[in-house]
Amino acid sequence: MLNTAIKAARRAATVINRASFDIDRIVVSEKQHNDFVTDVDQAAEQAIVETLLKAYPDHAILAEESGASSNLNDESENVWIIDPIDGTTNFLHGYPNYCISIALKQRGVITNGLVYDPVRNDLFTATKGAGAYLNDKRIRVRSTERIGRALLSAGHGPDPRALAEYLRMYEVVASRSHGVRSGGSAALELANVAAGRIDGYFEKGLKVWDIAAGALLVTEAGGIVGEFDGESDYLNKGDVIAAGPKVFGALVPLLSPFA
Ligand code: LIP
Repeated sequence: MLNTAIKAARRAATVINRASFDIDRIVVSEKQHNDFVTDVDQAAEQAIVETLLKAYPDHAILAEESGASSNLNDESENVWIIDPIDGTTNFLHGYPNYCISIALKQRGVITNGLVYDPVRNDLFTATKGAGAYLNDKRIRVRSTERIGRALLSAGHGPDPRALAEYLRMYEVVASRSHGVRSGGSAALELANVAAGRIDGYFEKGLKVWDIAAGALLVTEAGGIVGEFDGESDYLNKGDVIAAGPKVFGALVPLLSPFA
């Protein structure tokens, strides 16, 4: 099933890469303030869904742009959770930091996930219980002991009211670490945590398609994913801290006041 998802992601990447050479032709609409969808998101999603349903016609789909034949609490045998472009705002500005995210939920458990960065040709994959990989090489989270030595990343959604809170969280964490970056693609930042490129990541108000594959990458790479109060219902809640064990332990008390 992961191989079919990889095939689907590569098809979507062809659509995205072709469009990225001529960003002025991208057709953009605004779902809400600063929350965009493009014709490329839609075409990439169509390529993914077609590939998956051709192989598995009875599987359910939960996808960002086309709605769904499923929902998060669907306990069906197989539900694919898809974000065709995570980081759409980056994409439509030509800022090369976005990815495709595909996860498979089986009877309520995320069992497979991939995050594919079509710009760098980085394919991150994970299967529950079998580890996380970047281009077929095993990856692990960083074993940083102290937050004072950690480089972190964070994000904020399109809601302007969330920005003030983000800035307060930013100050609390940035003043105690090597710094906080903001890449604009939650799935890619989770993959970066899994690959040890950053020590941790936090963001509130995400959707399940932003998180599902990346969270499996982090846990399979030896990290922890939880809500801001440390609880683990992050797929429903949408608030996520992801990091290696020690940094996760340091972030929870700093961020729990914002839970
Ligand atoms: C985006 C995320 C981004 C987050 C936005 C949004 P999209 O996903 O990945 O990091 O801050 O709220 O959800 O809309 O580009 O797929």
